[in-house]
Amino acid sequence: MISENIEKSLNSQIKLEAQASMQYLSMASWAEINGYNGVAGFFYNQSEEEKTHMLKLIKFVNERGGVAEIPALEKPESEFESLQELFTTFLTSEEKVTHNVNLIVFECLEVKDYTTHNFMQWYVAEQTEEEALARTILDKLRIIGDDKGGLYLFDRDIESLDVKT
Ligand code: OFO
Repeated sequence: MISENIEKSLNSQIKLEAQASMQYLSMASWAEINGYNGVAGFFYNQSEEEKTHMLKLIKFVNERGGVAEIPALEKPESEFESLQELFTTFLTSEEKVTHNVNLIVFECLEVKDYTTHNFMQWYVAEQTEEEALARTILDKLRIIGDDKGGLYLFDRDIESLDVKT
């Protein structure tokens, strides 16, 4: 059984994952409209991943005797000046998620909820990967700058880049 406070915190995490999923969907759509089909595919995938992160939390909360809340969401950002701005938004969004994950982990230790603490370790690991991915991509984009040929190749190769490892 989870405490009311932990339930509340996990529900805030459900909202963040849902918000991230919609944000990435919006970014995928922007990329598609602007001719970056590789980047669009990347963000459609990211959006799906975030949805699974949300579902995992919903099931956990309900299984632990809490009530998962399906949240109302804010409208995601939908206008970007460049791929650089797009991926900066990706990093910022992931950092926000990481911050909340860390707060929950801290709270679990404080109230000695080791079950939720253990469950949240998956998110800790996932966030480390996601942030590293966003930073690696931003480094590549910094090198490319405004070079159109470079951006073309970046878009072509992004899905095959094994930047997660
Ligand atoms: Fe990358 O946000 Fe989920 O965990």
